[in-house]
Amino acid sequence: MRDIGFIGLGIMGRPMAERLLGAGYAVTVFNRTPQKAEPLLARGAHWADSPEAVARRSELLITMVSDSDALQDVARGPQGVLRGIRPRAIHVDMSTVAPHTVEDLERTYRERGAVFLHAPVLGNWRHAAEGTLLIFVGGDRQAYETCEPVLRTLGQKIWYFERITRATHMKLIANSFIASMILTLAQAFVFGRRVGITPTRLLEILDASALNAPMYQSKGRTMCERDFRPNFYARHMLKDVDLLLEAARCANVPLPVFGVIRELFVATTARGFGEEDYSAVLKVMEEMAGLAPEDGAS
Ligand code: NA7
Repeated sequence: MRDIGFIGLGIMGRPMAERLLGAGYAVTVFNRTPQKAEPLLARGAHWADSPEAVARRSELLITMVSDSDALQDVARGPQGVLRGIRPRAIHVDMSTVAPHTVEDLERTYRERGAVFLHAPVLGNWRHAAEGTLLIFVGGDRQAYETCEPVLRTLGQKIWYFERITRATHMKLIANSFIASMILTLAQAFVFGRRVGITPTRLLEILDASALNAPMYQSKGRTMCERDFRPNFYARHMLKDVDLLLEAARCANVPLPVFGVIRELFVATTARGFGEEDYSAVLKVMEEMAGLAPEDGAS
């Protein structure tokens, strides 16, 4: 399987597609905004005019798009993948989307004699570029085994789940840590600064303790530098908290803390920080505490 279709060249998709090209695969790409494909075309990727056209050329195609609506558009739209999918072809979606969306697509593809797998990832664009993403794969085992070498180019660690939605749920649970950890850190920064403990000192002490996590150090550093350039958009964090709450509602599981977390990410996007990194939630916490960004920041 050397011919791969790749749809969705955003923050994550572009380095993933680049990695596949670097590993010697022939990659056909499509992106809604065609300009984003230019660096890949310069490196030898082929362009296709629609998801349908990508599907016509590929036995395996990968999507990395924003959300469930984007995936539905790409799969079921008037020039969507399902219009051009080959018999026995495999579509692996790696975006973070709703469990019911992947279940519906799995069924539809099966009816069409093709296969849909869900393989959401944990990690940022640097991990994507290095091929060190963590991947949760759910769906048909045989199809997974067929595309496993391709997935290993993107991530060394893969966890396979027979049932497609287990991978989807696993990703939502992983992101629940991201959302709650960033808020724990933001609250600690704000409270610490108000009482005269600098974020730098706080990170140093965390680092020496059993409370530390690599994420606290990496995000803590960029928050200290007031660098909110997006690794992961705040609007996507809100989307994922909404997906988590909806999935928990369907499973009849209370997630009371996430009611509050959701409101804080709603406030983050409402303040206009949706296109910034999700760590911009710090600015909302500072505002709530009446703290100017520069007060005792170092
Ligand atoms: P980005 O950088 O926002 O990229 C999203 C991609 O999805 C980008 O290529 C978009 O095309 C594409 N997109 C969005 N809506 C559509 C529709 N309706 N049709 C076709 N293509 C669409 O996100 P990330 O790369 O950070 O994240 C991707 C996923 O991983 C997401 O689920 C995260 O939660 C995790 P555009 O370039 O805007 O034309």
